[in-house]
Amino acid sequence: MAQFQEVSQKSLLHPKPKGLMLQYGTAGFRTTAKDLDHVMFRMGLLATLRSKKTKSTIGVMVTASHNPEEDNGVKLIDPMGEMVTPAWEGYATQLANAEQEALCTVLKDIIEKEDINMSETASVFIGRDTRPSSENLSQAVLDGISSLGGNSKDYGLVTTPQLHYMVRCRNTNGSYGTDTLQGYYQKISQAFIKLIKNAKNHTDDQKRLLVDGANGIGALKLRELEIFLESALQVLLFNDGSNGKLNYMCGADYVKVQQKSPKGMGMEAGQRCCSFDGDADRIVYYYNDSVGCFHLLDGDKIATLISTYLKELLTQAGLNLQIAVVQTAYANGSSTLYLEDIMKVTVCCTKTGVKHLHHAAQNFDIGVYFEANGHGTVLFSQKAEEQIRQLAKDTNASDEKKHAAELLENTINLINQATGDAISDMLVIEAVLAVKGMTVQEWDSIYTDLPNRQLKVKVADRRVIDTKDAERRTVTPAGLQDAIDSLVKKYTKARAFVRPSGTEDVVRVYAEADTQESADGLAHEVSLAVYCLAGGVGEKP
Ligand code: G16
Repeated sequence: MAQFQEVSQKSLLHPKPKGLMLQYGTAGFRTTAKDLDHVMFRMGLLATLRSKKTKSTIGVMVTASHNPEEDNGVKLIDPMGEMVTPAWEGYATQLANAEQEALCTVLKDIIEKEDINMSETASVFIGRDTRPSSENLSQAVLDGISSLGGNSKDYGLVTTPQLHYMVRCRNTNGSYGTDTLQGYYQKISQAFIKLIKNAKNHTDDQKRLLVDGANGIGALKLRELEIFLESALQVLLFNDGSNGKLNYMCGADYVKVQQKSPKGMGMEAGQRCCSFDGDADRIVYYYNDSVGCFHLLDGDKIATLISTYLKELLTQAGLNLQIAVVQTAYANGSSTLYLEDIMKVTVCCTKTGVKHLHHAAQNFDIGVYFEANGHGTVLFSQKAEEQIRQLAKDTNASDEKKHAAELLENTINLINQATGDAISDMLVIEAVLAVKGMTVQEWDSIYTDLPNRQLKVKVADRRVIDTKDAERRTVTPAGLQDAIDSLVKKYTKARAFVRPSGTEDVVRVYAEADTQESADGLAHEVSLAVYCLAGGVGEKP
């Protein structure tokens, strides 16, 4: 077939380093940028096939999100703006690892298995982050698309959630929004401005928010959004990429893992601050108190704030809709207790990776999902959206009910339901705090986090660690879970787990306990156990 000849020829321009094996991980492929050119070309091919198969537009985002600047990666986006379906992750891995001679055979196998009609047209949206390597790599994706005759639209520099949003808009024929950056900014800023009008005593002081842009794409896009916000929010932007390095000592991942403020942030006591990650799909909040003590408000606190607000509005609106919160093993024990025992909402736990949380959240009328690292959003079922929008325009409803429904409706419009979105989440949080007349300190005091610690351990092959029970327990290597169990028993209110990262070549260790000293001690001891039982390399923890 002529089509495959072109693929074969073009593929020679994007050669695969012999023997290099990669896996589609937690959020796509991630590794050092110099090893990714062939992967990008092939993901262009795969996205074209996926588009033909689904008869929809598919997205390809070139980014390595929280990873260091030298890395890069690629995420595939399915028609509703969600992460690509797991079956196709397998195809992605097969394609990425095929040697040049086998590439067309792997392609043909996928076409046959999925019964793809190659005469269908294909449409792929692509976007990239600000990494120096991203431009060339996105060119390789475009080459892949064109060599299979697909059509592409290159959005250039966008945040990951912006590209997810565009894909969803395109495949819902505009009913979700317009697939342009202007459309995105207009939709969320209008919803935000409407919500903020309900704020109690909203002074300039309360409108002020310090934002750490992680020296990445989020900073650029926040600048663009500001024009649409009509001073409803006063953003002081730090780490905007003008001189610092992407994610280096800044950004949501740094702040969450190190539990300290980012470099270059001019914080005064009590000031409300937040950090985006490198592709602006995660956000965490924080402040320093009057004695200089750092307070983190992570994804768990965000989920609690948003679900409390939604629950209150549902009650005021008299709507009987089930709300649930989806978390992962990293969720702080205090947050789960608070949500289940005090708030009485359903809580479920899934494996790490927004694709798992997103899927679980779809089972409820309203599914609030957040990873502790700040990656999350809210999903409203069709039934929930219909009931809310219906009530908001019901002239017979009481003022109180109608008002609550209007607030809910604008909140729906503000949320990016395609995926976790730092910019949209930031506006939701700012709106909720303003509408409830709540300070960041009051939000923080809803519950007290158990002290916790996250560490990384280098091992020869992280695949030796297999887990079960939503990654809360290990199955292999033999003896590791027993070792963790006996270490946990030594501490009070303690919990610990380990899992192989899907974005970095490390094993992650999480521990929590009644004091910081205990959490640190437990995390260290568990790291040692991983090092000894799972083939640790390099310096002992
Ligand atoms: C990605 C995923 C997240 C996940 C994170 C860390 O985030 O989208 O769901 O929590 O990686 O994953 P792991 O612990 O497996 O390395 P991002 O923001 O880097 O795309």
